[in-house]
Amino acid sequence: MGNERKIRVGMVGYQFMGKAHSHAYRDLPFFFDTGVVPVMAAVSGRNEKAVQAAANQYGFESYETDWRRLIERDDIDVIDIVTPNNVHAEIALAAMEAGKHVICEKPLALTMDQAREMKAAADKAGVVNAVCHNYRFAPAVQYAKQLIESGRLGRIYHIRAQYLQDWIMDPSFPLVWRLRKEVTGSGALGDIGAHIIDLARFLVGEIDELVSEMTTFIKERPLGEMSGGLNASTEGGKMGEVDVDDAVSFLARFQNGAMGVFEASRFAAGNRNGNRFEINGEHGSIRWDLENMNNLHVYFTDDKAGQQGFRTINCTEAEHPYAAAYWPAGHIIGYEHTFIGLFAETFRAIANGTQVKPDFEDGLRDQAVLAAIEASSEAGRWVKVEQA
Ligand code: 4PW
Repeated sequence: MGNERKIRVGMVGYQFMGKAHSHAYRDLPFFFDTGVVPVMAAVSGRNEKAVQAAANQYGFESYETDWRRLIERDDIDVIDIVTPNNVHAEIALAAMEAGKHVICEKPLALTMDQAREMKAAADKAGVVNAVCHNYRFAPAVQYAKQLIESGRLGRIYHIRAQYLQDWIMDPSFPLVWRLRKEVTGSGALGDIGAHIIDLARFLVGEIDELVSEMTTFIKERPLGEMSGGLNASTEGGKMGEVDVDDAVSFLARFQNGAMGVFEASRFAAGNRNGNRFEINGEHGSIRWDLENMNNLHVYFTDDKAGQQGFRTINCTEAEHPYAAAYWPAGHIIGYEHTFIGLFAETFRAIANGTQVKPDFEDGLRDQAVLAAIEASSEAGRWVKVEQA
């Protein structure tokens, strides 16, 4: 570090994801030499007291009360969008129009139309455009990708993936923005299902068609808002209708012939953040679970007879992607490091004039799967996924 070019970040929003992203900006230069150094230039939010407090706590140089100011400022190179989903498109489009690089939380947009427009604008602007499917950057997930790409599992037959949470099970948990269609687009589907769709695309390939079922268990909740992390506060007991899914499941056929079974729910009692998959191939299987994210469980059919069975690889060795950048073998990393890995690739792309993955194309393809799931659930039949 020393003379690297400084890349100045303006972040829109500052709650749960704002904290995760800010932490990653601070830690990134400790672990990765990307050729540039992120500077936390400004954060924006409508509530001046709250955004000022966030700027102080996270370490931003300044704050704004209107995101448009971040885009006007010529001392800002990257716009990072950690807002509710309904404003992703407007902010990203304005930022790219102004020639800024963009980092956007998932799901990319509310609708396919918005996602298409964002992808087209990204192509036109030629800026780095990242979508925050951070779980790809767990070293164990990256190692799973290497095993699959190297042919160690052979042909892939199955993926079964689940993203299970339980934070809205209490019927008195309020109708926060993550439960209001006009703000969030969909419920468990877009919030957590989007992540396992991305992992499946990353590891197995594109989904050709699917059939789904979506359910809302609790139809009415008291009004309220998020108050940090996944906590919330109510606003005086008035009730409102829940118009998004609480849970979704779907079966998928991949273009390469693999079969998928997926489930995303916020009503899976005891599962705080259970993001997991199992993949079965011709020569073996792998299993991963975020709540034990450094471990990859592997089974190989060519292990000696009598010694076969799943074994655990602790993906903290130099051979495991990203792991060596952090700590010596066996010194595990956590949830927050998945954002550091994503940002390492994003800033490397900015330094080298290349593109990061996952980008807005991945965001659009993910959105196409979300749209097909909604269409299938409504029609009660198999639906083709639009290929971007
Ligand atoms: O990654 C997950 C998100 O997509 C997080 O664990 C929480 O659930 C916050 O939003 C969703």
